[in-house]
Amino acid sequence: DGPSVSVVGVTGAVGQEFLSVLSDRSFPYRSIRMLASKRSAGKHLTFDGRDYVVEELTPDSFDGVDIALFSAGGSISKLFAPIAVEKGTIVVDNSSAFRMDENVPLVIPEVNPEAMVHVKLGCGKGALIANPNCSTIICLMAATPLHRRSKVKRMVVSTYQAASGAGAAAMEELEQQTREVLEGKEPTCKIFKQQYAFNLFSHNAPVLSNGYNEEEMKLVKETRKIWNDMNVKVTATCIRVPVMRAHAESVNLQFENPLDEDTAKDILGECPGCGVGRIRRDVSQDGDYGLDIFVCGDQIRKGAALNAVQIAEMLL
Ligand code: 11C
Repeated sequence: DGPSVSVVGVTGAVGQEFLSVLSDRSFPYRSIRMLASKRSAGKHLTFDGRDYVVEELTPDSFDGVDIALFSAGGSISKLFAPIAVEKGTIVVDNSSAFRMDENVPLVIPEVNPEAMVHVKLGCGKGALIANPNCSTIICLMAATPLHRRSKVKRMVVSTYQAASGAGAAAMEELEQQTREVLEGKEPTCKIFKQQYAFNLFSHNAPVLSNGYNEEEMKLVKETRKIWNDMNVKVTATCIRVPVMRAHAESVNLQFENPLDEDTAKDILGECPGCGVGRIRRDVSQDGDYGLDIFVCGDQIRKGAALNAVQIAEMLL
């Protein structure tokens, strides 16, 4: 028993992780449809011990579907999520397409579950819920409990982002390039415009008119929306590093009220989903008004699939 579920983009890195998280968490479902582009339609995959055939995503894919987990890129979400909502489906969308839409809740279950209280399963009314960007999720999982205690005035984030954030093909590219470089060959660049193996570069998202890349501005804007605080000052520098699937972030926090390292460690030690790593008092600030924390999280899991499945669980 349970809702009927669709996974959109099921053959991608996040799509595959949706299945593994649904299975690990014994998510209840009455039926599940595996949806992807025409190119992947017809492929077979096994889920929970059963064989499924991947179906092509079409406007009819959502008939009778209660919950759809989308991770097929922004343009697919823009096209198909409104169709699904129209048909009464609750869409949890992993893309950036609707995140900043003021009618769409942007949710990290441990941080702002209240943002989606009005979304109800089983009333025949569709809705959209957006999954934040992975860098935002990973940062706010650690920064929010400290923000609740002492109110963050300003946050400076520097990211070290894995290949997985750019999808399965980028992970393959990193592996292939690493092999090529070690063999003294020219690395093959398809997803990224420059050598990725043994290299670091500014995040590949487009650079905006203010000089920030889009990934950096997502951290700024999504934090404000999730914390419901338009005054919090956030700046970010996002860098791609040659690791497979966990993002790391250096986060400098400036607080309105004092917070010492030991109290911060105790607070984070008690937070579900957080393990405490490096925490230092920021010696550039007077008193206990600043902390440096180093955060690391599995980009595909908590940064994408797990967060979306937790949102779906809250609907049950
Ligand atoms: C990355 N976070 O690590 C990105 C990509 O808004 O969902 C995902 C972009 C997004 O490259």
